[in-house]
Amino acid sequence: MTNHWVDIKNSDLVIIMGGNAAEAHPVGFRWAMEAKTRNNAKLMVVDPRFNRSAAVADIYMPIRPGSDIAFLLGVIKYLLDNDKIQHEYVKHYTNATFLVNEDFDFNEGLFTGYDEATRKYDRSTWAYQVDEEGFAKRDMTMQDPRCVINLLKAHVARYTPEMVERITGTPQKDHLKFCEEIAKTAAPDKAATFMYALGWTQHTVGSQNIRSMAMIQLLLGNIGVSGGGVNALRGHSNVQGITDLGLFPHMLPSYIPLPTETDVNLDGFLNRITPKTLLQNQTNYWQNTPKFMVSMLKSFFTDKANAGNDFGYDYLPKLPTGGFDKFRFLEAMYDGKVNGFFCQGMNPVASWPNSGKIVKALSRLKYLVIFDPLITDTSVFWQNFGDHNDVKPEDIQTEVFRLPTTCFAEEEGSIANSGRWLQWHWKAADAPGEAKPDVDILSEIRAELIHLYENDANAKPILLEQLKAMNWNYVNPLEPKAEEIAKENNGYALEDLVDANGNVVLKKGELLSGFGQMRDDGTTSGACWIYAGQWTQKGNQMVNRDNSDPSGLGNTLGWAFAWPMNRRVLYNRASADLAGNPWNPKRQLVKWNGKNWNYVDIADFGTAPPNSPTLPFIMQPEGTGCLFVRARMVDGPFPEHYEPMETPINTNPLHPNVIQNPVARILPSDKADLGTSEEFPYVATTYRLTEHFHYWTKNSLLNVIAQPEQFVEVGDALAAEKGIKNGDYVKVSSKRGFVKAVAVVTKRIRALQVDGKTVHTIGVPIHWGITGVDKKGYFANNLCVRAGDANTQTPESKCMLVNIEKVGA
Ligand SMILES: Nc1nc2c(c(=O)[nH]1)N[C@H]1C(S)=C(S)[C@@H](COP(=O)(O)OP(=O)(O)OC[C@H]3O[C@@H](n4cnc5c(=O)[nH]c(N)nc54)[C@H](O)[C@@H]3O)O[C@H]1N2
Ligand SMILES: Nc1nc2c(c(=O)[nH]1)N[C@H]1C(S)=C(S)[C@@H](COP(=O)(O)OP(=O)(O)OC[C@H]3O[C@@H](n4cnc5c(=O)[nH]c(N)nc54)[C@H](O)[C@@H]3O)O[C@H]1N2
Ligand SMILES: [Mo]
Repeated sequence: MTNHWVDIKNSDLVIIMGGNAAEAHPVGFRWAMEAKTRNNAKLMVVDPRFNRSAAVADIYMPIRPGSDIAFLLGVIKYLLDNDKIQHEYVKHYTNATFLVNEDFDFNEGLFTGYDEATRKYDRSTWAYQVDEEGFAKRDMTMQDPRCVINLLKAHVARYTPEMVERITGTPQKDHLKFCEEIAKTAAPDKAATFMYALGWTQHTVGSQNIRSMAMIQLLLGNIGVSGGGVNALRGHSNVQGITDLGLFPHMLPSYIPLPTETDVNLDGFLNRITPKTLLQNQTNYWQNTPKFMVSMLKSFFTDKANAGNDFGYDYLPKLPTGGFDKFRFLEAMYDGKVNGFFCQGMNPVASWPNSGKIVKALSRLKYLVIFDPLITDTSVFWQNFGDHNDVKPEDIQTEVFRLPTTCFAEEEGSIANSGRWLQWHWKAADAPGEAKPDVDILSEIRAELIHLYENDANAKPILLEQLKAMNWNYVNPLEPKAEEIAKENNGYALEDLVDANGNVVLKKGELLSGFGQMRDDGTTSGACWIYAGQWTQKGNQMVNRDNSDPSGLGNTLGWAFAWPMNRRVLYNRASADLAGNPWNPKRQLVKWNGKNWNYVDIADFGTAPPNSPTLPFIMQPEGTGCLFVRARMVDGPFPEHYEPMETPINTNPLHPNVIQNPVARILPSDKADLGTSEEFPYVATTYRLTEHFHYWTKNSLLNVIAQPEQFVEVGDALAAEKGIKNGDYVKVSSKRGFVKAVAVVTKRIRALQVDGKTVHTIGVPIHWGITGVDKKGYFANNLCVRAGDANTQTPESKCMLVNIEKVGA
């Protein structure tokens, strides 16, 4: 989130779209209700289903799964046509005035540079016009036709109210209502917030769904202000921590990419990833990347990292050319090219798309190691559960090891929430039986690998060298403590740190007080620069529990530690005009008092006096928010509506020759598993229920009592057509597999008119499988498409084509 949970109460308009906060985030959802009761905010919900959030909303409207970009670009067209934008903000704080490269174009569904053979764009024209010094050209009058704002106007002109309805199925009068409500927040002292999660991310256009919303927020001046922002509601309680710490195949901690095979040395790598400043006098904070990277390497490899060996850069794994992701890893497994799989804290048979294919892939492994406190569906994938999984155990040779782990309440540590708050928690109970913390198990595996390599004359020496180079300087190397790791992430001074006047600011061995102290000469360490400040010489900042709130805005600076540097609202300099006067004095985050800045939040780095040329978006090399993102997204500098991989209408009303996202992640073998609308005429979408947490709570009797049996939701029109009554047993099938469940016939899912066709949507909750104390169920992912977002590879779990029939119980 750019903002944080409590700040939602400051909103004038709360929009839940691409998520269902009342159901999936019931505790945080209270802040939406606070906005309603304290602030008189309206709550609007846009969802294919009238869900539990809709039940308490002021305004609800339906939408066809996978069509949100058309909806949102229609909103942008309305805002531009009706002059409902925050002019000052758009002119100075966004890149509306920047001039785009003359060669950039968009035609018939494709941006400039598409190569059909590789299914990739050459993005070199997705750039600004630059002057002799390499800085972007601007036209502050916005008359030049190559201004971002003018290209945007032309781009969204096609999203007329008629076209939006034709694609989304949302009635025009509803869409207009949405536009009118959100347009009110163009007033400088009004803010809207969007609460979103998987309803937006789990699409082949997922990242561009979120871009579209961020662009609306920029046009309305709603970013950097209290009650506004771009607010992802994160999932698993520490998934924010997972992304912060880079637990992706292509990332290092703190959003630094993993080098690829072609990045042959540290200098070349840093040169490639460190952004050049695009407008004079901008902070461009990522220009400090070398300091963060070298401190990270020092943290990883300590004494083995020095200027002479690129700080141990060669020890880092390198991403193969073309990248690596979950799809390709699974494909390699499916092709029999993988021996073993360590599966830690996940249940892929249940949670990855096309469960049938996952089971086949796991069957081709030599061994599978599961780290989990529970017996998971994945750990019993080889057992036969009748038509629930349809496997022959005698054909499967995979050896399965189960290593029982503790869970959060059995250990201490920090959890990062959606609002970037790192909150320390304490151990509540000892783990049962032989369960151990994950880090202890990993430490034992490391020690054993060193032992094996030392005794294996045939092992490549680099493997042993790499393992030994890793910093494992813990009091007990087999049981690293959360405190030790948190301090490592924060970083240390490795020498006395001296400021420009020769004064020692930090002594050798002391903890850094922030990432501003990081150096690129090997004199500092710190594995995750954004976490610097979490554990300083003053102690553990994550244990802070002072909830005083002098401003009343909920920015309790004494409660926990929010990265970066305890800042609660990112880009907060944008909450005031160029002269430093807050757009909304009642919700003031920063203000120039004539001599210096007053803050009720931690300052962004824009501490320059008012009217200086340094703009508020300090992480962007242009200093502004971006309506046009240059080459930073792989599928376009502007969003565009593309159909889901499986489309119920077989065309794209905007450009029939380019139907789906032309660079969506899909492997050739998975194309054969796509169904057609003739065979599978209905849309299905998958989602959560409050009463269950994924696939764990089917082990807990109370949850199972609350939601005792797998069901699917069927709109009453479709049910009538198919002769399905409430409580009947039905089979929902896709090209990939099926689910059998009780039908809940409901008015809450409406049939929609899309491109002249009636489109029915079937709702499939995700929580059932083959283990647990409940009545056995079927994996929702039997149905799902193995295709993913072009930028993030997140699977398109939110729309697929299915059929439905009544069956005996
Ligand atoms: N009780 C409980 N809470 C949970 C979880 C749980 O399992 N149980 N899981 C946690 C996790 S890991 C996550 S990631 C979050 C997920 O949080 P959410 O994303 O809020 O949850 P979902 O139920 O997956 O989907 C949300 C909504 O998206 C809608 N939707 C589907 N397709 C579209 C579309 O194309 N457009 C729009 N606008 N909406 C669409 C669905 O109808 C559904 O109402 O929840 C977290 N919270
Ligand atoms: N069709 C469809 N598929 C989906 C989704 C959807 O909406 N629709 N949502 C997707 C999303 S957002 C998510 S997050 C995934 C969730 O997918 P998974 O993460 O695969 O599912 P979980 O059941 O949450 O599995 C987490 C496991 O971690 C274990 N665990 C808990 N604590 C610890 C610990 O401290 N250490 C270890 N080692 N294990 C622990 C739990 O017992 C559990 O078995 O599903 C994804 N799949
Ligand atoms: Mo999630």
